[in-house]
Amino acid sequence: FDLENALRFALMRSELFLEFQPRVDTSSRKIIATEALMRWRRPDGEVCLPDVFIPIAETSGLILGMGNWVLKEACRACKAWQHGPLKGVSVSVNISQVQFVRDNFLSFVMESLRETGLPPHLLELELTESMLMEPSESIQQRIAGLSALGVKLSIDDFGTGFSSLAYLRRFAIDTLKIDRSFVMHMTDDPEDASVIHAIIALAISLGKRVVAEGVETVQQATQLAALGCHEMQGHWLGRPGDVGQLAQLARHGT
Ligand code: G
Ligand code: G
Ligand code: G
Ligand code: MN
Ligand code: NA
Repeated sequence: FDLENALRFALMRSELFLEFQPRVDTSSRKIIATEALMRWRRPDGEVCLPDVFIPIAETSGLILGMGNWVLKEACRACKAWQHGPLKGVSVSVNISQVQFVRDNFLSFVMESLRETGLPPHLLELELTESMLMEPSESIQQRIAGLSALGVKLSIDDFGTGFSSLAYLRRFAIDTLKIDRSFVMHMTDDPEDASVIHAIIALAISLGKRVVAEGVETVQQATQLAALGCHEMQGHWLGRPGDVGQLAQLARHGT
């Protein structure tokens, strides 16, 4: 409850900020996308991570205001970096279920693009598998509407939810992000390696892009490249950081 109150003030006092983690092309090793990750700098200077505050933000409804702030701020940042070494690099934003099901979600995405001037194809929304399980008519229309705007859609933590191959065909999903729990053990656990192999093959055969998350070692990167995984994200490529750190990586490589 205390944390909920503090979070309420966080919104008003501009204590939230974004970090960006690079997503690199597997063969060129160049940054082609980034993931925006929300951070909360407490008044005492300590930085609180989303695993701690997102659940509270979701149950309290504060995620709506915070999520809208993240969306617009990510669009603003991405638009601004189109003039420097990060030209062409897109931004992806994690979308909470609570946010996604709201009637005004589509119009807020449109407003964010219009106000910031970010070209729609440079914005990606990270959805979760659970949002696409037995979606209502209105959710299906929302996905179609987002896709018609030209915004990219990805499925985060892919492989951990209740995937249905039917929805992957049916919906305008551009990218699958393989959950890092599979990547973590892929070089010593043949079953996890098989899951990764299957997800990459599935994505390629459906004409979708595939990103491996949580890549921490050169061995994982080598194996992912051999499997044809399009993009990689993880500490081995770059930790979440500010735009300056991203630009540094863009200039000097990962
Ligand atoms: O100031 P700016 O245009 O970035 O704010 C956009 C909206 O997001 C405003 O309504 C602001 O109140 C809201 N907002 C929510 N949380 C934050 C935050 O942590 N920092 C900032 N700057 N704005 C926030
Ligand atoms: O960044 P790590 O940075 O600790 O993030 C932990 C979790 O919090 C991840 O599951 C990530 O998807 C989620 N997360 C990070 N930023 C946001 C955000 O802006 N909105 C939502 N809904 N989730 C976020
Ligand atoms: O659920 P989502 O995929 O949005 O989670 C992103 C989270 O993963 C963030 O907390 C981010 O800091 C974390 N992360 C990114 N790369 C790595 C990595 O290589 N290893 C680990 N353990 N976490 C990572
Ligand atoms: Mn994510
Ligand atoms: Na993930």
